[in-house]
Amino acid sequence: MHLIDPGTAAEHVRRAANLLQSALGASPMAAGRAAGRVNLVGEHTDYNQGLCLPLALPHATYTVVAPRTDDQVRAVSTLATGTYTGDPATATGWAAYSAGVVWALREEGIDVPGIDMAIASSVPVGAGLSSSAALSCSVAMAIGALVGPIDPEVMLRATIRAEHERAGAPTGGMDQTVALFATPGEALLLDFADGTRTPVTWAPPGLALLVIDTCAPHALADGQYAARRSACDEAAAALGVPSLRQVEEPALAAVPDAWLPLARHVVTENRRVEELVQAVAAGDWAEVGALMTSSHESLRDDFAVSCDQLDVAVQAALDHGALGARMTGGGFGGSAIALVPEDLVQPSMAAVAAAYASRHWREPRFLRA
Ligand code: GAF
Repeated sequence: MHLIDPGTAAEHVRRAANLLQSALGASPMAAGRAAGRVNLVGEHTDYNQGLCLPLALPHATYTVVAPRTDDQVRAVSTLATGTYTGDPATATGWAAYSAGVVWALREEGIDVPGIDMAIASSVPVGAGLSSSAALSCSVAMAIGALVGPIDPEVMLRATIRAEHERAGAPTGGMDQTVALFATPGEALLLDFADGTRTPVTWAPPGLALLVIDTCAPHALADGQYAARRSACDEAAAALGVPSLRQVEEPALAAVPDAWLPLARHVVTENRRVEELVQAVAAGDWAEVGALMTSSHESLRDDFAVSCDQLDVAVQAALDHGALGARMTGGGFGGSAIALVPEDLVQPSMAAVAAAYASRHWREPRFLRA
């Protein structure tokens, strides 16, 4: 049972540079890097003006770029077959997150020439670990390195626009924010009501944060995510508040039944973020684990974004010594995280793999945050 290796920056940049040369005949002039992420707690809260606490993975996406003499984009990736060639304003699919960023930066007023780009990555794709934001943010970083400094806030707006307007996924901004602003060894406490970003030291002693990629199919643009988002907006409107962030826990009693589970998740999840940050500061890792697990239960029972593969991974980890475990990211498949004593990492991985094998599910994959 092995852990997916993040590799080194030099190795990934070299792979991307070789691909740029061999597939497009171009020489790299600049490079950008952006990390994938796990979210420790605070799920489906970003688009409700709420709180979340993501952490950058050591696994990252690397993009190398060369300018063109026209305004077109060509993009190749070690993870995709074929070459995207064309007008960045019409890019869809994975090209929305690569070529689409050129379009979005131009929309934000940045003078970006035509670009040839090549991408290499160690972020597992489709695993709910923000491979899309790692891609779009690495493209923005590479273009920033090519054309001169671009304000990171502009990069943030542009990468979110590429996802909303080119890929059609109405996500909340957590993933791009952590990809652009996180630093190693620190989680970022994000408050989407006032826009603050507060580093939180994350160094649990003797504990590993094990990431379990369920390998269950997962997609953000398939309608389920958008449905949750608009239901939250409807719930807020019914309560006469701008967003569910403004709802205090006692006021949940007044929420109509149709929206109560969704609203209860968001309101209690914001509280769990605050409590988890306090538990980290106090070094109370048992409490950190308990809050992670109750976040999972809320996402499973109230917000209804978990799935059997996530629930089984969480339970198997808890049964084999994890202090806490939860799904991470948007859900409907993707990955779970478990806070595990170092000496129980391998037994936990074996337990999850055995639970999957006994159900004839695809073999899960593992990495460390
Ligand atoms: C996905 C989205 F991209 C984020 O914005 C966030 O809403 C997350 O799901 C759920 O917390 O990763």
